[in-house]
Amino acid sequence: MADSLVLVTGGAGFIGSNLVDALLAKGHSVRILDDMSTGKRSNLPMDNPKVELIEGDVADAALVTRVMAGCSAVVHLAAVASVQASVDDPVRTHQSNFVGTLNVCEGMREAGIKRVVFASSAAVYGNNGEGESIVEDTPKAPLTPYASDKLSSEYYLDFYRRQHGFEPAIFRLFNVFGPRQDPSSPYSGVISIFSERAVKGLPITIFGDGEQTRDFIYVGDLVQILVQAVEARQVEEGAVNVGLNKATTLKQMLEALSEVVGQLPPISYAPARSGDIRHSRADNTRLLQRFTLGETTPMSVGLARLLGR
Ligand code: NAD
Ligand code: UD2
Repeated sequence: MADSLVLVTGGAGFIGSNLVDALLAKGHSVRILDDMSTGKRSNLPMDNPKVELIEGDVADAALVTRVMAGCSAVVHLAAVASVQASVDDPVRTHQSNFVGTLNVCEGMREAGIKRVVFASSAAVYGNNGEGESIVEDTPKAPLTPYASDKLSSEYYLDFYRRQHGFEPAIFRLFNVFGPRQDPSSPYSGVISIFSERAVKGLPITIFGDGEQTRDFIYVGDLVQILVQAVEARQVEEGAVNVGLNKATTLKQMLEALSEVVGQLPPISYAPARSGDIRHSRADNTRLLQRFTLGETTPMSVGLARLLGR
């Protein structure tokens, strides 16, 4: 399996570029298809001859088919990752978040590629399972175009599994954090926003009382799982939650951040965001059954790496 060529769509982004590093470290070559809408060339080791970057859109079916040539597996991460963007412009984001997946499936079918790793989201559960550890069988309740596109993508990948023998490894990611996560939008991951503001001494706003919880996983731990899925002998059916089954309040996260940066800037409180989920935690039994999670990165260590300390 080592030294195979892996196509990573969205490989210039936050999770994608961390995955590229991990695949290269395992001896693979990587072809990246990315439209650079949020991805950055500077995230990638472009001087490595095993890295090839093709700038283009996953909504371009002919291009997607062309870039499959010679690949043994696909990791499909390209998407407009902002939920709010999907609410503001469902037609545009549907092209990336759903049509892109369908193009990947068709391109793989033509090229005879079976293995595909897909980044779905905890958003497919909507508010269901809130306050409990969410198991994969929890009824789905997509509340936004983003979540609907992710769930539809899952269903299509399962269709190609049954009809065309695909081996899809589908991961429902909870809250991922770490280096290269873009803090520039108000809807960026809370850790990327708070970290950047803490370093710059800019005030931090907590929406709600700060007692809401999230199941944060460090990107380095996530990509180890993604690499295993690329290399696995076989893939079992059914999507897999990716989280640590650990609830951290925003206040606890800020405490950890203050230990890394020293003094925090002023913190203010604003009303909770409408529709905000109060508690989100992954039941990760299936993840632990199918993959090796190993020792996970403590939040303080992940924060220190994010801040380059
Ligand atoms: P990101 O924005 O850093 O990465 C997405 C990448 O896809 C970017 O490089 C972007 O330029 C590229 N892209 C977007 N639209 C494209 C298109 N039409 N054609 C080609 N490339 C395109 O975000 P991320 O956090 O690294 O997200 C990666 C994947 O993981 C996404 O599918 C996202 O929905 C999913 N996900 C992320 C999280 C999280 O906590 N970060 C949680 C759940 C799911
Ligand atoms: C995450 C995903 C989203 C979707 C959802 C599914 C990210 C960026 N978003 O949304 O894509 O999958 O999970 O449930 O990964 N907050 C503040 N201050 C800020 C920014 C955020 O208090 O400046 C709060 C926010 O109101 C929320 C918490 O921090 O209570 C986490 O916010 P988030 O945007 O990082 O992630 P989340 O869980 O809302």
